[in-house]
Amino acid sequence: MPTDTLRLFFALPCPREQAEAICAWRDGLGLGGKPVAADNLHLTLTFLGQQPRARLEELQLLAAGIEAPPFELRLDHLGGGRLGVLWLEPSQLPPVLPALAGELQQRLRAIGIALDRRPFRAHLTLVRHAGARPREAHPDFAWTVERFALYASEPSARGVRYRELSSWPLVPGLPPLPRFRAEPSPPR
Ligand code: 2AM
Repeated sequence: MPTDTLRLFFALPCPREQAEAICAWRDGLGLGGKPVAADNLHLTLTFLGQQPRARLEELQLLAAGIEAPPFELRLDHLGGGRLGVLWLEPSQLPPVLPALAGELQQRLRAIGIALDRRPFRAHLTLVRHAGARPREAHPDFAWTVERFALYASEPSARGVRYRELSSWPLVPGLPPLPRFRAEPSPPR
């Protein structure tokens, strides 16, 4: 039965080909823990938490107003945090990425959505509760980011599922959102 709220976040989808390659590489590391399913791999731009379903159209309109160009995303570093979370991240942050996250966050705050105050940190979560963090890992995955999407996080029989609700293209030739600049990421 549909609920009145949805657990929402904006993210960059991980294309199927790269998702499969990333999962194959990750699974070869023997990390244990709870691996994120290939279908669920994404890079979060901003997490909204529970929002009224009735606000969906407003959120979709907000996202549709964002104009940014496509960019190359290269995930070439394995990072880790608390609770055995391991993720892929870029060693060089493409400037459009924090700009896009910043633009979304600014627009969401302007319509009264309370967001986490922590600075944006670009990461694609691979596994939770991993047993160990490998010392020698040299990931190198890259793709051209051509769209961003709104997702609902939903329970399913096989654990959480991130369902893509809508997506918006990044348009070649547009300026890279010059009002926003990359902020350094804090250590986790
Ligand atoms: P994570 O991968 O580091 O857990 C859906 O949960 C997505 O939103 C995940 O990418 C998650 O990041 C991110 N996210 C950011 N803040 C969150 C929060 N407070 N609770 C749950 N997910 C959050």
